[in-house]
Amino acid sequence: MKIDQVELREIQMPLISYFETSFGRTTLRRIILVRVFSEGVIGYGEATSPEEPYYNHESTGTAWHILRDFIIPKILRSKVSKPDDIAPLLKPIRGHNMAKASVETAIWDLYSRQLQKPLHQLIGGQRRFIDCGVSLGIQETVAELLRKIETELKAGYQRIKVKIKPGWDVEIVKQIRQKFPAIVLMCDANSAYTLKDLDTLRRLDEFKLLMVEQPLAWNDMLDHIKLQKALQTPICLDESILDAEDARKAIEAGACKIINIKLGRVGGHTEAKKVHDVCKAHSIPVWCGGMLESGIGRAQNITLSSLQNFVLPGDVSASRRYFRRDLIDPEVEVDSQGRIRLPEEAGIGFQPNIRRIEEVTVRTEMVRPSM
Ligand code: OSB
Ligand code: MG
Repeated sequence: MKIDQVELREIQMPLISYFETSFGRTTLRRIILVRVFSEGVIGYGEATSPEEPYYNHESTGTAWHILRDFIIPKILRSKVSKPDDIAPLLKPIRGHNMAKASVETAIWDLYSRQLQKPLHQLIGGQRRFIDCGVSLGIQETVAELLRKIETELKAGYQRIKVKIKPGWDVEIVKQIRQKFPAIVLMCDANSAYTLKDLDTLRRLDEFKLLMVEQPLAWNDMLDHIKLQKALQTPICLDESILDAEDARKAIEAGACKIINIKLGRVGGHTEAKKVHDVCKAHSIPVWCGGMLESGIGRAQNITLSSLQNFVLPGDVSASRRYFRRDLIDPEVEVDSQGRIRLPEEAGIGFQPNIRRIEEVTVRTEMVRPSM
């Protein structure tokens, strides 16, 4: 593959409604889109880093810096013969997985467009449909949350995830269960607790949750092991799992029973597939997490979710839940059974709408090979 140049673009899009987690509220997405140019073909990727460094250490600004000054120059200086070369090439750059994944996933899109094949086929995806759930943020009132759950269930979504934090947890889950005794329900704490909260976390066992996601700190494997021993509810790790080795260790140590895979968090498709395979070998189910992506990242997530061991509904939902107008044609839609059909077109299978992308762009920079 001869990579000619790589374009960075920051786009800004307001969310239809704010999204609040234990670490804060998002109202406006500031997203970096990456376009990789090679002999007349363009591949698309998205940096899933949030605006501020509260989910992990990355932000829109750090991703731009690391991409422009380190990741892209390194790729332009190297001989890349296939997309699987990118992850090892970028390994010496420590961390910054979301920045890395943006260009790695774009190169996968590019490669599959050049071969005129759907990307899900190249990564070994076998599913024709993926199962979808929704993630609902912390609301002003429980009544508002119950209304939103009702709307999403009516739309067909297969499982409901609610964000929790100290003070918005057991009581909220209890009220959800009272109103919806049989739904597939889970919660996500985004690291808001410590083992001091064991009594609170234990009380969640009563509500037959599918799982509790990332209750403790991202780097706290030991206490997740202790917590999983004390809970019936399966723990799912999100923030803690940055690569396949993290997954293996967490599984072997008993720190979790389920893993959420995010392309950005693990650095792209090559590593995501490895995490998937390690989980599969240990009979640990996985599902695809989301980071409030635009259509480009959403299409990449759909592609990843086609792998066999994505047996639980993911946080991959319709474009219209997030943005008034998305950046791709067609927009992502979910059927009445809460499923998305895998596209059969080449690459990520959705066409980026460049006119629409231009409308929301606030800065652009082309990175070219240095002479
Ligand atoms: O922890 O899964 C998370 C959004 C931003 C940051 C972290 C998370 C989330 C979500 C939303 O839960 C998933 C989505 O619908 O994109
Ligand atoms: Mg999470």
